Amino acid sequence: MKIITVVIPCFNEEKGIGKVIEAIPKDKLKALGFNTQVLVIDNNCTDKTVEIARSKGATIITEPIKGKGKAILAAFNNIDEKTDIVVMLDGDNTYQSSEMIRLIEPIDNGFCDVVIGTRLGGKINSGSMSFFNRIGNWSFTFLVRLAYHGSITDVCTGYFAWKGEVVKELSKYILSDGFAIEMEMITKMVRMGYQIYSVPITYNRSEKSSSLHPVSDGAKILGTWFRNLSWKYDGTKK
Ligand SMILES: Nc1nc2c(ncn2[C@@H]2O[C@H](COP(=O)(O)OP(=O)(O)OP(=O)(O)O)[C@@H](O)[C@H]2O)c(=O)[nH]1
Ligand SMILES: [Mg+2]
Repeated sequence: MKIITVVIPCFNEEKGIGKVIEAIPKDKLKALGFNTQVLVIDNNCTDKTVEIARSKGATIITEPIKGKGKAILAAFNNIDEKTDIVVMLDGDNTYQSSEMIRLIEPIDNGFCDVVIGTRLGGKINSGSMSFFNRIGNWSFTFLVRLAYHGSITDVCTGYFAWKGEVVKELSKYILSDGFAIEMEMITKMVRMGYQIYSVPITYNRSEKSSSLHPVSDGAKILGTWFRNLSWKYDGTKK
């Protein structure tokens, strides 16, 4: 059997985490030849996230330093060496776990190395993305396509699938601790020469209020886009 590891970064996601784990299509994945492992990253949760995740069979990784980037790097450093495919999605039940079947298909069939779930090219349900965030996401995506020439259609998405070996290599170069992590991963993966394509996904309204600060986080995301323009992959860092 092949192995798929599902990574879910969490900061106080007691409302969503149970639903996200339960909806992982384990039976369908088994029929495709995959055993599923679930890693939940406890990024300083003070609610019942950890208890709920554990009761649903997830392995808990603890990352005490706050920030989505830190949580993702902790996950990458704890992935089973033998993992064939890594999938990541948020713990707030805004992405649909059932849709991971479509994200992994192009990787499993050798079409590409990385797939991003695109909200901008998919279904954005009512109330899930503010007008301001939509403009920001379109603008960042345009800038990445313009300067990096990647076939990317939603740079700030939280739904990814990678070949296991891509994550091993990419994790050596991750520096972002917060919400610029997606921009960092995408721009660096383009520079590393990986084949990245998108599949449409559904984006649902979050049950909790947004903790992303459009202006300050937007500035950090733009700064990461700019900084990585001169980033070169040397393939030697251990
Ligand atoms: N806010 C926040 N989220 C974190 C942190 N560490 C991990 N996460 C997780 O990262 C994922 C995305 O966080 P969200 O706050 O939903 O941010 P977002 O989806 O980019 O933006 P909005 O939902 O529009 O606010 C969630 O699963 C969080 O639980 C952290 O330190 N802060
Ligand atoms: Mg969210």
